[in-house]
Amino acid sequence: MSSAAPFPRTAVVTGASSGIGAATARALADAGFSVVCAARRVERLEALAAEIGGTAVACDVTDPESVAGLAAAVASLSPGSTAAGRLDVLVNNAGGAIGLDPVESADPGDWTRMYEVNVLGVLRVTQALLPALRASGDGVVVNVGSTAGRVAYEGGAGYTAAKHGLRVMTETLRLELVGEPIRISEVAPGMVATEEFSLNRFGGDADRASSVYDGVPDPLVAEDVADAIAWVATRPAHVNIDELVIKPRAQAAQHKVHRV
Ligand code: 8X3
Repeated sequence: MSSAAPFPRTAVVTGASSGIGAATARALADAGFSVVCAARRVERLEALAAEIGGTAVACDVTDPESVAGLAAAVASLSPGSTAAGRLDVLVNNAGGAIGLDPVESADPGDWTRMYEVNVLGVLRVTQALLPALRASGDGVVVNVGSTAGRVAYEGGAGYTAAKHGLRVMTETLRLELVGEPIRISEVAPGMVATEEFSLNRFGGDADRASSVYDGVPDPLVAEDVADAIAWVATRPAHVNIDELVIKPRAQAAQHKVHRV
C-alpha cells in the first residue's frame, strides 16, 4: 500500500475489538504499522493483536484513567525524544449509536452516552496522544465520523448530533494545529454492515438490526472503510485528506437507498 518506512511506524486504533476498528488494525498492520489495538474487550483484542503482531491495550475511551493508561502504553512501546513517546497514526474509531427514538421521547441518558463515546472519547484520546503524534514529526489523526455527521434523519438526532459534533471538533483541531506536523482527517462512512453497529443501536434485537440492510444489494463491509482509512493515513506528509465520505453504490443519499 505504501512504501516501506525507514523505521517501524506505530498506530493506535480505538474500538479495535470488532468491525471497522478490527479491520483497520489489520489494514494498518498490512501497511507496515505496529498497531496498538485499544478497546474495552481485551480477550478479543488479544486474539487480534496476536494475529497482526500488534499490542492489545484495554481502554475505555469514556474513562480518563483508562485513556491515560493507553498514553502510557504508547510511551513505553514507542520511546521517543519526549516522555510521551512517538506515535505516527491515531484512528479514533470507538463510537456508536444507541436507540432510534424521536426527539420527543428520546432518553437523555442515551444521548449522554452517545456524546460521551463519540465526542468526548475522541477528545480524551486525542488530547492524551497529541504529544506523541507531535513527537513523530508527521502525525496523522483519522476520526471515524459518519454520513450521520452531515445530515439529519428521523429518530437519529442523538447520534447525528454527536457525529456532527465530532465533525466540527475535527475541523477545529485542523485549524488549531495548522503549521504543526500533524494532519487531521475524517473518514465518514454511510451504510456499513458490521456485526455490532445496528445490534447495539437496537439493544441487541438481531431482527431489527438486520432489517436495516434488508434488500440492499451490497452494503459496505468493515474492510471497505478500513481500506479508506489506511489510504488516508498513508498519503505523503504534505497531503491532508480533510474528509472522505464513503457509501455503498446502493446508497445515493442517507434516505435514498436502492433495495431489491
Ligand atoms: C452509521 C451510518 O446511517 O446509521 O454511522 O447513521 S447511519
